Amino acid sequence: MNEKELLTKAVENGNRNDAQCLTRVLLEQGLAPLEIVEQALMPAMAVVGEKFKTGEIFVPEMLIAARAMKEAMVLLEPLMTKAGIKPKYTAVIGTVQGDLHDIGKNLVAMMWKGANFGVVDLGVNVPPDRFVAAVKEHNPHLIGLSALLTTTMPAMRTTVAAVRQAGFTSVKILIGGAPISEEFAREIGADGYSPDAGSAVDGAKKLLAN
Ligand code: B1M
Repeated sequence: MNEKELLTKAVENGNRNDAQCLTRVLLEQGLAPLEIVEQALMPAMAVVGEKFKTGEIFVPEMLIAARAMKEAMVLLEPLMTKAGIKPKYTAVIGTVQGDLHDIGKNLVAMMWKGANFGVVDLGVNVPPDRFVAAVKEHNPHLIGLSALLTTTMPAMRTTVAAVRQAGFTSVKILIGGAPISEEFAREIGADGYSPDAGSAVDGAKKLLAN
């Protein structure tokens, strides 16, 4: 295995020390930061997402892999910013108003970062007008809404309506969370639904390709 492949494996296995060391080695070898992201880190997170989707790994393994990726990104992000390299897509994500659950939302944010999306995380209990303000500020391609309570599902509807009423008709809105379904997404005018953090990457890419 070469260093790039070793880095992919290190992230997949959640080995943060190796992830940092190998990232340094690849930079020393002259690899561009974006190449490291695209050719070593993103493939690792794609495997992690797939394994999570199929139930081969669970939340702890996914968090550990994401943490290893973060260690590598700590070295790469400043170099990419300096070189003016921006992620292809920007996403704003948050848990809707009234809802404090953030573990699933954080996993989705991590997977999107792993797919090289720029992610603005608004946190939990986010009212519709904060989503609208964030769309104005960051001009994202994608909004991610998470809800874990049946009682906060209506806040998703209000948020989608607020974004559209503010005139942002082309930004894609992807929703998810335990009580959410494809049917509910359609009903409230969201563009898509993903059942888990692994498929949220494919779901987002599918929406953004249209
Ligand atoms: Co709460 N809680 N909780 N809770 N809690 C649930 C959700 C509940 C199902 C437990 C139960 O009764 N069996 C229940 C909801 C019932 C319902 O509405 N149908 C419930 C309740 C009732 C409550 C309170 C009201 C309890 C109370 O105070 N009486 C209260 C509400 C507080 C509030 O939000 N206002 C409450 C509080 C809490 C804690 C704060 C203690 C804690 C949250 C801590 C935190 O998040 N930082 C908590 C927890 C931990 C849970 C359970 C146990 C676990 C949730 C979790 O993190 N799962 C949960 C029961 C359960 O699920 N077994 C429960 C792991 C996580 C990885 O999964 O979040 O589903 P999940 O995310 C998945 C997918 O849903 C999807 O991808 C993720 C990864 O695969 N996904 C998306 C999520 N967001 C997505 C967005 C996308 C795409 C996919 O695109 C943008």
